[in-house]
Amino acid sequence: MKRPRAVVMVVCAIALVVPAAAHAVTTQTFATSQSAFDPGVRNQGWWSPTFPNFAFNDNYVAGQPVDLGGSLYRNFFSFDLSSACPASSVTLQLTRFDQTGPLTYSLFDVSTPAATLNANEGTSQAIFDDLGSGTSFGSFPVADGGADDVLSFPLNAAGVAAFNAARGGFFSVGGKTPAEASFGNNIYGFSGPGAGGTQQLVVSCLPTTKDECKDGGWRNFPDFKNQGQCVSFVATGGEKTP
Ligand SMILES: [Ca+2]
Ligand SMILES: [Ca+2]
Repeated sequence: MKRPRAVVMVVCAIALVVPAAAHAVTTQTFATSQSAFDPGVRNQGWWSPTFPNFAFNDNYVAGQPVDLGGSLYRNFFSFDLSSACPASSVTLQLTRFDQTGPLTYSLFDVSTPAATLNANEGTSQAIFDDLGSGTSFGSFPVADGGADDVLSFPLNAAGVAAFNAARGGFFSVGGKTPAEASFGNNIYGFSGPGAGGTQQLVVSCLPTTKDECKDGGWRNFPDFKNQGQCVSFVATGGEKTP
């Protein structure tokens, strides 16, 4: 059936009047530069059980680099989730910087409070252990590539659950290379204060209100095929997984 031209024009006018903000934001990005514990220093770095660090260093080496004395290093990244949406997916993105060869990079939960973690002065066997043990957030093969590459590590279901549990506070991720005992396996960041690189979480949001599902809003959430799925997800408090 052909719609009268007037109706089409009214529909178009409404589409123009309704602001984009009427539909929920469906992705969020959190950077280590936000809510810095040390002013001007990103909430990222490394801990070693034997090689002392200093709190204003935001280099995030992981592994056992030859040029840092052969000590073991595990890295961390902390994010302020005070305004975080409930997430359906969470991806950690990191600039590669220097890398010695193909390796596997593994992410873990972090029990150490974010403030303690980011006061990365000296050495700590306990924090080093924490960064590479506990609940796995995924293991990723990392091929060789350019120093400016931004690598993406999508967290597994346990990682997404940990993100959601941490909403309202800080969320930290620990990283290690399982082959760290073999000399020269590392992911290496050189970023001094403000020196650049990407260290962020990219999050796909889930709706928290039925209104976010209505008027086509469900289309903003890739997890849903229709408005009904979206509404029932909200109605069950997120228990009905899309
Ligand atoms: Ca620090
Ligand atoms: Ca841990």
